[in-house]
Amino acid sequence: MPLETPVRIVTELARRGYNAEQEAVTLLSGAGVPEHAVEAVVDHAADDALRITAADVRAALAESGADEDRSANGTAGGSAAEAASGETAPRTDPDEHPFVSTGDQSSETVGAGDKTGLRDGSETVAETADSIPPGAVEEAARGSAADAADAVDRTADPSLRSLDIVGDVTGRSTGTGEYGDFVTVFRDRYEKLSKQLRGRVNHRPTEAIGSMSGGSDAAIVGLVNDIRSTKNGHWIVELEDTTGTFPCLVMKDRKFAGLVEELLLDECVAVEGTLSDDGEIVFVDSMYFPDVPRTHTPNTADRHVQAALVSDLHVGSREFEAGAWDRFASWLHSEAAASVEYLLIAGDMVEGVGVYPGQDEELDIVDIYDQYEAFSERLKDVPGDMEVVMIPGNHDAVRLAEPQPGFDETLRDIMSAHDARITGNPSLVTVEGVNVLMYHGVSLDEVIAELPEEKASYEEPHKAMYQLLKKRHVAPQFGGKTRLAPEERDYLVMEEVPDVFHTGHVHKLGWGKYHNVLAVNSGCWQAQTDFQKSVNIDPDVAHAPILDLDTLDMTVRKFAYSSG
Ligand code: D5M
Ligand code: FE
Ligand code: ZN
Repeated sequence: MPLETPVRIVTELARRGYNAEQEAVTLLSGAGVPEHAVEAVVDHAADDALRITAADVRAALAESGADEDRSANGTAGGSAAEAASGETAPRTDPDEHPFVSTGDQSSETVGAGDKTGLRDGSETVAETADSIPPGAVEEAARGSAADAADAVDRTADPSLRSLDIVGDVTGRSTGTGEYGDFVTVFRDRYEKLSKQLRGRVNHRPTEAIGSMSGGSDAAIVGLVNDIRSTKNGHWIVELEDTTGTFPCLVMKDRKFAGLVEELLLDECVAVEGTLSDDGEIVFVDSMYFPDVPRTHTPNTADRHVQAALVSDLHVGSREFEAGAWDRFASWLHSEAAASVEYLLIAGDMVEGVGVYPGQDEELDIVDIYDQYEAFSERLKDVPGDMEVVMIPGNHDAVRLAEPQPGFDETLRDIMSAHDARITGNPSLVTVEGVNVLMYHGVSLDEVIAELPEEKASYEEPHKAMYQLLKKRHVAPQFGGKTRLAPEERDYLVMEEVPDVFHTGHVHKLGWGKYHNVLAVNSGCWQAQTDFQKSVNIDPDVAHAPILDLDTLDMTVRKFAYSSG
């Protein structure tokens, strides 16, 4: 089945390092042969452009006449756009998948799982992360009126709590935007990730390998600088370390050749193999990722206490599901939620202003500060004794480049009512001993666009998260969707293995375990927007994953009224 044109266009532009305005995508889709229009607009774009605007498209189309050949063969077999969309683009048929993703059925089991939150003993059925079949998410919606009516006095004892944050860039940003700062950030990335790989291979600097005699054993630890295929279908992966670059050949018939499909530019890997006779290239025999050790034993809380993991409220959007949020907030006041003492919000609190062209039409609140005021009111509905932690997302009013610092003083003042812990994106938050890596998730779009569907898709966002865990970096490849801020250190490296990895952004619910790390993408509180409709994004709205911090079992509560 051919992919929808807008998806192909967005994928193709992302592959070439461009973000695109929604209107630009619409204009390109309407062009006679969208593939030609994409070529024209890319040729026309300024060298340093990051974002293709509608104005760029109009100018490029006017110049090239690409809009005129409407009768040309629209399927453009073998074109760059087709090649890019083929295997790696997101699946777009909404009928192919359940409304709720099922978590990773193949993941390891999630512990004995008895403390699953059945304290109200009523209509709810708790499930653990590896066993939730489609549609078995708890329906808390209809019960919520009753829940609200018998709202209880929460008897939580705040003195039992502990919350620490590490790896927060807020207030520490040093980036000046100079080229040299990018060199520094990549040097730091190499330093940190190569350390994780060093014990596994006996590597040499690329400079030294260049002077070794042909036929020697050779191992390299490097950042992926380039990936290209040879005319025979083999792969050349060029690795870069602090001394230079070196080409490494992965033969297509090797068992691990499939790993090349998982590679992203600028991630750190190690290879082992043999130097060619002329000493010019390494024939790769094995490849290693920094990865999470299979032996990772997650930390757990010393008492029964839970955290609700949410993201992407988009307050201020006409599509913000206020009713569902009310039901969630009411439920938090109920007996059933007595142990839910933490609320973690992984970005996109508000819809923002000027995030994409034509956004005004979708706004319910047009002033950004008014949006944060409204968000703050929603936060006040949450029990006052809960600990709230929040990081920004790409719709929030902080810089877009990652790491994103936490909200500034003005916004903190607006959101002060709940005394939330405000921290940067990403941040490692230790909640009663459990290390929760919170990251908004913009790089997930990149991972999903680049990798084959079985390894990363919008339907199973947790699998894209597994890839980030394997690479030990939240956003290895930048330039497309992901902006990297030049900093003295790379805050995006996962130096420590998290126990829980919490993201949002793609508006899909999905969870599962990777080497004992629980990966959770928390869905959203915004109904489908017109733009999402045009690119077939079918969001999972108003689900609240509830995490037992003592067992790392998870229960998903659903607060949207189902249509049936
Ligand atoms: O992003 C919600 C989802 O929608 C996320 O997967 C990205 C996708 N999205 C949103 N806007 C665009 C544009 N302009 N191009 C391509 N994909 C897009 P959120 O950050 O909540 O808007
Ligand atoms: Fe969002
Ligand atoms: Zn987002």
